[in-house]
Amino acid sequence: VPRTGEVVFDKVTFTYPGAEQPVLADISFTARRGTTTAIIGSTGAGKTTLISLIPRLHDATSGTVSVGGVDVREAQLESLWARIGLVPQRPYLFAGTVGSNLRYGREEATDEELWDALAIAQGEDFVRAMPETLDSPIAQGGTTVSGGQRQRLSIARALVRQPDVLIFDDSFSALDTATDARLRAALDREVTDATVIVVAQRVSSIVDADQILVMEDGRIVDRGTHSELLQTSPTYQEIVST
Ligand code: DGT
Ligand code: MG
Repeated sequence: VPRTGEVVFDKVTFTYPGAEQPVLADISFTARRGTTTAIIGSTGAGKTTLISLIPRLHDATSGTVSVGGVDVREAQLESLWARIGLVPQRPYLFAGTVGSNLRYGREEATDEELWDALAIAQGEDFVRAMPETLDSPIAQGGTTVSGGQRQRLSIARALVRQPDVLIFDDSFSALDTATDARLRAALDREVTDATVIVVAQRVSSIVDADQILVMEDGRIVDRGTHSELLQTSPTYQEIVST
């Protein structure tokens, strides 16, 4: 059975060093290749902490996290990171050019590959409109581009790396709903092999997900598809109605 990119959490608990209370408790789920798993829940529920265990930004306090059938604690970090594209909640850009920012993580990418990634990330038009396109300068901290543009460059950067596991941490929040919808449609069409994990605030960003995990206080309280959760989950209904 090919398990490329499959992400499995098995009874994972996590407590930040020095903290008293666990931030994650008894987290178990499987995210399969070619599917989208969405994680939704109120602020502080533990969504960012959960995804940070996949590239080992933190290690689980108990339980196991595995990628492609291998416990992340036994994987070689460099090869683990090469397979994961994480778009962080606060995207960062370096002083340099649009192109050098997109190539971060895969220096050998061709211009054509950068444009393909930008097309999916809905960043093609604004980069083409820049005076020097891919060679346009980016100031330190990315202050020369808007928040939504920064988010799209950060998404394109993850796509350029062609990872097995693609993780978006609230990456669509600075986009208007039409751009958000176009981006998700492009991802669905073009990124068919990856395991996609989407942390979202807006329910509209995740209605099509194969499975939705509803988090509350560090636990997965409900799971299912959008239509299932509308029937079964009071927490989800509450999120939908706000
Ligand atoms: P968001 O992004 O506002 O929707 O919230 P989440 O769901 O991403 O929450 P998360 O994982 O950032 O935080 C969960 C809890 O963990 C929250 O009580 C804050 C706490 N926490 C987050 N980062 C750290 C950290 O670096 N150290 C400690 N001690 N606690 C942290
Ligand atoms: Mg977060």
